[in-house]
Amino acid sequence: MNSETDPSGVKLEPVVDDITATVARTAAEIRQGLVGRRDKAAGENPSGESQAEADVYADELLADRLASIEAVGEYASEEREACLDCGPTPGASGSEGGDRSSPTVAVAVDPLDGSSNLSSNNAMGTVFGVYEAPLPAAGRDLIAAGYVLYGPITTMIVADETGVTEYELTGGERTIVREDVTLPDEPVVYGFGGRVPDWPADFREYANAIETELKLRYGGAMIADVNQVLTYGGVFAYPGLESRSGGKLRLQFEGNPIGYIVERAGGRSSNGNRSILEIEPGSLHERTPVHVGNDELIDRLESALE
Ligand code: P6P
Repeated sequence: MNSETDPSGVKLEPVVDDITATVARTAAEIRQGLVGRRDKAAGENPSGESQAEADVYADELLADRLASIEAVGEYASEEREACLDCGPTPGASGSEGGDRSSPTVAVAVDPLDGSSNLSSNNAMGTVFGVYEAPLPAAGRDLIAAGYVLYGPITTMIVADETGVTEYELTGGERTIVREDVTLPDEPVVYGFGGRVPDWPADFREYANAIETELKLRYGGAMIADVNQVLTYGGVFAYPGLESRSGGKLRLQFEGNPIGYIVERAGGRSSNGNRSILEIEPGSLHERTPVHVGNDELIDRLESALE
C-alpha cells in the first residue's frame, strides 16, 4: 500500500506516529514502575514462562493506552493468551470499519522483553509491531515496528516504510538523535542465544567461524543485543535448538518486529532459510528461530543451515 495515502486518502504516518508517541509516553511510566516490581508474579505467560510483576504492569499500561487509539482494532501481547478486540477488524478502511476515516491496525507487543534481567539490573526493552491485518499476521503485513531500550539512556527505534529513526526519550517525549539508521558495512559484534550443547551441529559450525571474526555481545535481552548489531554491525541469533527446533523467540512479538527493523536498516532476517517476514503464522504465540544482521552474515548462515 502506498505509504503516502491509502485508498481512503488517509496518511498512514499519523496512525504510526500516534502509536509510537503513545508507546514513548508509556515507556516513561514503565521505566519508573520497574522499581518495586522485580519479584515474580503469580502466573505464567502463554509461552509457559514465569512473569515478573513488571511484565504484567507494562502490559496493562500498554493495553489501556494503545487500545484507546481509534485506529487500533486489536491489541495482543506476549503476556496474554488472546487478542484484545478494540475496534473493527484490522486492515479495514473507512468502508468496512464503520465510520472510520483511517485504516485499522493491530498492535502486537512484548511489553518487557528481557524482564529476567530485572534481577541482575541489566538492560531490557519494549517491542511493538504495527500490522495492517488481523493477528496472527505475517511480517510482510507490518507497516511499522519499533522498540524502546531501557539502557543508561532510554532510547527508541522506529522503522516504517520511510526508514529507521532513533530517538532519545525524556519524560515520555521523543527527540530524534539519528535518522536513516542503517547497519554499518563492517560487522563488529555477534550474540547467540541458547546453550552451546543445545545448538544443532550446522549452527555450531557457523558460530565457530563467526566467533573467530567478531566480538561477543550477548546480554540476555534481545532488544539490547539487537541494538548492538544495529549500532556496530554484526549478527544476533536465537537459533532453533536440538531441544526445540522452533527456538525461543515469538514470531508475532519479537521475530517479525525485529526482522522488519533490521531489514529496513539494510540488513537481513532469517528463520534459517528465508526472511522471517515471509513466515505464514499458525498461532499467536508460535516461536521461530531468529537470525538478524548484516546481509553477508545471514547469507552465510542460510548456506550453513542448508
Ligand atoms: P536466554 C528474554 O527472555 C528473551 O525472550 C529475549 O529477549 C532474549 O533474547 C532471550 O529470551 C534470552 O534467552 O535463553 O539466553 O535466557
